[in-house]
Amino acid sequence: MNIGIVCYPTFGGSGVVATELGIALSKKGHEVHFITYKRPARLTPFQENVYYHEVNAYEYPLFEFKPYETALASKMVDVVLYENLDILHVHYAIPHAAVAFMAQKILETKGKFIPIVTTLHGTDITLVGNNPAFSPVVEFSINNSNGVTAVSNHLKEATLSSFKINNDIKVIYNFIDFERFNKKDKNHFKMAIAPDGEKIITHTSNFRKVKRVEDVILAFAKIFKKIPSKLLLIGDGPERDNMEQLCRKIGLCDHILFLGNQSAVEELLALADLFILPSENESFGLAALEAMACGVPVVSSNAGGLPELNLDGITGYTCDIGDVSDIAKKSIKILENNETLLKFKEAAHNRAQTFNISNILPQYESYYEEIIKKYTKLNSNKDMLNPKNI
Ligand code: GMT
Repeated sequence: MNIGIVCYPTFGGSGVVATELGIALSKKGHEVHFITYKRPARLTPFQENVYYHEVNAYEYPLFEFKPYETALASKMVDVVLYENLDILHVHYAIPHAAVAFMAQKILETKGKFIPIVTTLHGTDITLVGNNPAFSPVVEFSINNSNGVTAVSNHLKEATLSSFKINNDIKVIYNFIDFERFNKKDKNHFKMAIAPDGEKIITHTSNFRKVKRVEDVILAFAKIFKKIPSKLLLIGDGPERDNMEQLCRKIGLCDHILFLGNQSAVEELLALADLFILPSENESFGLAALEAMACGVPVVSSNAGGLPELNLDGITGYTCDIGDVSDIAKKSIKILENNETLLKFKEAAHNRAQTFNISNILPQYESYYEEIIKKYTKLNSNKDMLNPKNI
């Protein structure tokens, strides 16, 4: 298949999933065209079957805001036509699904029908999408996509309860590439960070309020009293300064390392004994899955789709949002005994296998084939192109 992928090219989960999906599809022989405003963070320059088309939003003195949507729609039209794409897969509803609808309509006037699959990632529904500033467009775009997927059951249900949806939503979970995320032997590195055999606790996020990084630090302060340990904070974002202040206030700067954005996050996860993700909202929790694939148990909140991934008492524990004492108590329970820790590590690694890319990729491939078949057949009869008429 010739597949177009549109996403946010940043370190955010949706961009990571879209990029990894495109790379995996290309390795199976599909031709993949990324259409983004910047090279996606995890897309290295040369890969067989992978093409990158940059969207340039034009600057003009009259424009207070760059017309990104218009530039993106035009680029979609161009790439679909000239690269002869079979399907366009857009990640994140705002604005990608709406822009794809516009591109689809323009392409129809040029005699080309392109089916559109939209993947909902979470924040496009739970945090931003149902804001009145966006909701009519989000609802319309979901209803008028030819295929819609969500990354967890929880996100599917949240979408159905937040909007009037008359389209099917298929759950296709996020995935992990075990070739990249596995337990590497990085003992020399571990010795440098934890020379006295301290336990290593990690957290990865974009440091937005919704991630509740302060809960990680406050829980660590309690864990540290019982278990010699170090905390590695990976990522960067709006709350980073406040978090650094908090570490200074509680006097734990020597034991908490802020590592910023890291491209080889798997090498750090390979050192870890525990991963903490106390988010207020999390449709899936890709960062937790990456940790689990490296054999790291997870103490997370029970928000959103996290319990679908992190099995309470088996791969780690789930706690109520904001319950710092419980996060600390359960972390200590995992860390205080090496035998228990090993059991949790194995269970986390085994659970991650459910989301092995080799299980999830065929689900996307067969979904694309189903949508292409369904809509290409209908393409000759324009009145039937609306999903509601099927
Ligand atoms: O979590 C973020 O801040 C980034 C966000 C995004 O939209 O890129 O991540 C969302 O999509 C990820 C990939 O599907 C999911 O693993 C995250 O759980 C989800 N984040 C939220 O729901 C808050």
